[in-house]
Amino acid sequence: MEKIRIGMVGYKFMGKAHSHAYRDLPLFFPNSVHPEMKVICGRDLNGVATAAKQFGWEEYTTEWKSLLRRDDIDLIDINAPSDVHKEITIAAAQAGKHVFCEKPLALTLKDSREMLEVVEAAGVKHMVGFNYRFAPAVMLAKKLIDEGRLGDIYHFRAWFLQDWLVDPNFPLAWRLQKDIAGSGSHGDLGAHLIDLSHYLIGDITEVIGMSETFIKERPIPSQMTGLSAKGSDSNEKGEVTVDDATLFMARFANGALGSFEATRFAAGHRCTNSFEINGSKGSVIFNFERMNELQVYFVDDRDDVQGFRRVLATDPAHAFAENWWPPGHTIGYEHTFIHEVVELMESFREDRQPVPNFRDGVKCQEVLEAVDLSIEKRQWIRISEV
Ligand code: SOE
Repeated sequence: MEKIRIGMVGYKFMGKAHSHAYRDLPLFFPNSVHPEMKVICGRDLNGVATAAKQFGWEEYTTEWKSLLRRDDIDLIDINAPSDVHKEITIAAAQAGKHVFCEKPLALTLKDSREMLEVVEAAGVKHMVGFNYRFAPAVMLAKKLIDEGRLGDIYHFRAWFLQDWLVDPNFPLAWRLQKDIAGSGSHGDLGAHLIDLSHYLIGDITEVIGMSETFIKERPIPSQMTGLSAKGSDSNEKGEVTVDDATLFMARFANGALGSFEATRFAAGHRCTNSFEINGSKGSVIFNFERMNELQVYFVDDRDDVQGFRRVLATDPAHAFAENWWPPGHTIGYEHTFIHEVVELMESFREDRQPVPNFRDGVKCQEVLEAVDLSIEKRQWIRISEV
């Protein structure tokens, strides 16, 4: 069977999620094309050596460019911080490597468009890491919409709530620095919501937004700090250059109205990634913290049993579910990445682009940037303007 040999750049949170997906895929999807975990790359020698051993990679390196010179690597997986996505993508595609890149694709729309141009010109496969599309309950929502079971769609309302920044002493991590992260909650959390809306509802035509940075300065950490950082004792402070929360309203091409809220200041909400869709024939509600479930309401249910029903998306009738456990045996966050990688691997067998790919990444970035522009100008912005 064909195998796709992977070189991966980044070994922290997403590096672990992707490694786990590559490792587990052959066990649960034996008939899929399999990934081969060749080389993992990171800046810190000890860190990447430890990760290689723990995650199961054959080799490790601190030189990402060395991956591009090897003819035993087919695909470069980029899950390092956003500021390096563009350089690595372009070099990888020009070296003839396929590219799988974490979201958001780039720091700016201009960069993401350039990345798309290069991967298309190089004729390589390209995928962007919008993993929440791959929760079976989200895929069920998509199926119901595509089958017309919800009728004409009137509302898409989505909210991605986290609370890891409520502590004012949480350090100035890389995710709070515009030059590394591009934006804050908007590009980190809002990007997922925008992608889900594109997947479920369709194109957005115009937006108007608002955002806030509630805590403007934070302690400077002594080393690169991620999500799991604790309060810092450092007296030296630096400026937070990204949004803590961004909200916006949108119109969709099909006439639906959208509202989006992304924040890292919703005390008590660790990872509430949620949406509700209302149509002429019914509604669905999804909450990632109960990711196996979809709440479903149909207008034409008998009067005496009207109400939301809870569908557990773990039956063979549900996407990917047959490869896991017997019905009712639930799956988790890490499985969304396994499904994502199955899609990536199958795109090789079927000789097509995986979905979501860089086109979806650029579409998401267009909305992100249109919202930023609307905030700057305090007015509605059409997506066609950016
Ligand atoms: C942190 O806010 C984060 O890990 C995001 O970076 C992910 O994309 C999201 O899935 C969960 O939250």
